[in-house]
Amino acid sequence: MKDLKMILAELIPKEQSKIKAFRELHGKDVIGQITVDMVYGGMRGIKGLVTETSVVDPDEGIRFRGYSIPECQKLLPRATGGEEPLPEGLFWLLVTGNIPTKEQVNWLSKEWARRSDVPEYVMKMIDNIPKDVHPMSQFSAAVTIMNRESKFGNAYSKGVNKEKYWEYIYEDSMDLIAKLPVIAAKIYQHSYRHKTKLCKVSPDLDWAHNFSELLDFRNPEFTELMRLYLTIHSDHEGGNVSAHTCHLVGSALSDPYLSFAAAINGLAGPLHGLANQEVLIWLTRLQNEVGTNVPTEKLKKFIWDTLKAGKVVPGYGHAVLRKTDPRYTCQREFALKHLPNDPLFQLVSKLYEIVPNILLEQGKAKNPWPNVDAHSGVLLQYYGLKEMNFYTVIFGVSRALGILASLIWDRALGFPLERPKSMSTDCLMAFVTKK
Ligand code: CMX
Repeated sequence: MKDLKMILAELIPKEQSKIKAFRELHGKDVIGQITVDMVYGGMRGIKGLVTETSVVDPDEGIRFRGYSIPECQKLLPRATGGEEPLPEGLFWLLVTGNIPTKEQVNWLSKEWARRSDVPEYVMKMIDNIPKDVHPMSQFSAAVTIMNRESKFGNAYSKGVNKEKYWEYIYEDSMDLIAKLPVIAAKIYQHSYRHKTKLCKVSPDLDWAHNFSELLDFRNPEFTELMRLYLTIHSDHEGGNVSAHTCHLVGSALSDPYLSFAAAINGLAGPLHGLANQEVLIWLTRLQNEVGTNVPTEKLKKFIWDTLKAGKVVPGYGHAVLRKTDPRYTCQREFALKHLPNDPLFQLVSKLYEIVPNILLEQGKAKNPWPNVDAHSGVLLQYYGLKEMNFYTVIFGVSRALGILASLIWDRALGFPLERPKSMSTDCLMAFVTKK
């Protein structure tokens, strides 16, 4: 069997020629207009990035290399006896554009298990962090100092030819993905469980199964949830804060450890990945203030109070999507199958009926529908992973799959240092007036 690196080595020259020919033919074609509002408005809608791994359609949601979430659930290999896709399969798809075989996915599980040892100094550093430091800060710090291991950094300092950059980025990305569950589980233990030793990563288990065991969650249903969770949170095209950050920092030839740590810091923002923590905090406050099983009117008042206090309803809205996020829908389907009577799930379902209408009535949010973060915490709570400050770390472990797959391609395609033009308001005014 050809391994992933061999397959990449065959794919890269083809992709390079395809893009070269495309740019020769269409390099000067205009693909959009930029308005003053777009420049002030978080660059929404500006087409300014190439990301090969996935594309988000406003109405339909994410497609990973052309495959929707239901298609991935159907086509990607599963664990023996499992019903959810294996994240290894999704990574293979993101990197190569092809659905892998079971044999290829098994190879990847073993390869990640083989690379999973985390250096002692990283584990010791986590031990020395105050336990109440936010898990995302611990995660970012651990990944940052681990760049001592970077094969890319080492090769670069020895003057490696730029044609070979991608090979070292690939090695670092594979190492990093392999080690992230161990680091995440170490942080979980350090902050919440206070046990001294993590269990060993097994080459006979898949990546998500090993992660569940490391976290000390042994329920097979939880492992299935992890397989689904780590698959669907992996990638969301290139413009979201975490993906864009990794791409930007990587463009300076910072190694994958530094680029991914930067992405983690972006994911830790409440408007991005930390929203999954914020949703649970908000739901807990709701339950404490108005109780469970409350009449719709009381729920409506709680939502309006949130908005009137100048806050967002976490888990709702999106910068690109204009319909319910399919990542929300598939988590809802998982809940309907495994925990239909859970009171928190029922509350979340009730909010799904109420919040969009209120956001529409308020008339500000362009998308009143729930996103991925509105649902994930409820599932984790059900299986006993109650520490909500840890939720974004799990998101981060998954997000590594997408953004590191993209980083490999960034270097393979020789993308340059990213450096868009910025303007001051005075320059912008002068420019518009002159026009
Ligand atoms: N609750 C209340 N107001 C909201 C809202 C929500 N859920 N979503 C958007 N709005 C408001 C915005 O704050 C903005 O208000 P101002 O005009 O006062 O600044 C207005 O509606 C227009 O915003 P928008 O164009 O619809 O949304 P953006 O593209 O600017 O922002 C997002 C997108 C996700 C940051 C926003 O919808 C939001 O804050 N949602 C809640 C946080 C959240 O769930 N984030 C997770 C997103 C998924 C992820 O990355 O993990």
